[in-house]
Amino acid sequence: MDPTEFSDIQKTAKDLLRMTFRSHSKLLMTGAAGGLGQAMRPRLQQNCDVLRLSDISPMAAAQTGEEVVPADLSDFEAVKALVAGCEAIVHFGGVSTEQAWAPILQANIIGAYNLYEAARLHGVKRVIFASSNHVMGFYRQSDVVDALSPPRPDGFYGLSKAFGEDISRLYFDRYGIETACVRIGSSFPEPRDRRMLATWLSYDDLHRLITACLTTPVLGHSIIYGTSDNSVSWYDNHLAKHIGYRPLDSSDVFREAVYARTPEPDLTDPAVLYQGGGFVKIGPL
Ligand code: NAI
Ligand code: 15L
Repeated sequence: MDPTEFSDIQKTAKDLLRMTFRSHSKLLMTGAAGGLGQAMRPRLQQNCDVLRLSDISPMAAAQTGEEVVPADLSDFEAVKALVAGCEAIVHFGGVSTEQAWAPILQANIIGAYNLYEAARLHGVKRVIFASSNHVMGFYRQSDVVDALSPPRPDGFYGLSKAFGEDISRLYFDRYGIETACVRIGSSFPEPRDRRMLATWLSYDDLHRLITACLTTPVLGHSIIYGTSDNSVSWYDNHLAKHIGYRPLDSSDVFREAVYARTPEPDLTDPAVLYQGGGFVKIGPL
């Protein structure tokens, strides 16, 4: 047998060993109309009997094993009704880019409070929170950060994700609600530029990561960087070994093509120097 073929079989076998299973009866996923919500929708159906999907924007109609429940995260009564009956939450909903303070306050800060308060009232015990690399955006691309590195948000958006991480810690310490704060790098079909060679997270690895967070016996309050197995990386996940996430994809296969289509980096440009890339220059700050 050709050695490449053998290694492919080994990879598939390893993947099967970590196979997703229906660990939850009802899972809630917010942000279902967004990029990651749409990518995870078919995948997360493997993790539960019923997947409840929510967003403020229009969503595709419910299929078998799904419930579609529109809600504005900034509306407490709506969020309370949304969370009722769910065992765990995958929280993608909210503003996902640097913007003015007002929408970020409503969706990401008031929205995070509403979600955790609803989780407390309904006895939800586990949340996977889509945090962001922009919590750490003002570290340099020559720094390596881990779960204990102090946050250095690169804007209001990163700051709101730092708030989400903090409120999740409060609800863990007071009420025992476990959360994985997943500092997602760049989760798109392919890395779009040289920076994303370090931050890229494939959709399949994101699903593996969420599955690991949902199924690890004791999650606690954990911070984990969400990237694939990229050779160049600014993130050290040694404090998240208990989650058992093992990425199987890598941005390395895109490196040559990305270098060919992108210019030499200007090392005086803050977007090149800092981990947050272009986010460090956007907005009124
Ligand atoms: P997205 O912008 O495509 O999706 C976010 C969804 O949240 C949208 O469908 C939007 O309608 C919904 N939303 C916004 N405000 C809302 C509100 N007040 N109430 C209810 N729903 C509301 O973003 P994407 O890329 O799918 O990201 C999902 C999550 O992951 C976001 O929280 C984002 O911050 C986080 N993330 C994503 C990364 C990525 O590379 N895609 C990287 C780092 C973090
Ligand atoms: C994020 O937090 C954003 O949600 C996403 O759209 C990307 O911009 C990503 O970070 C990134 O840093 O590439």
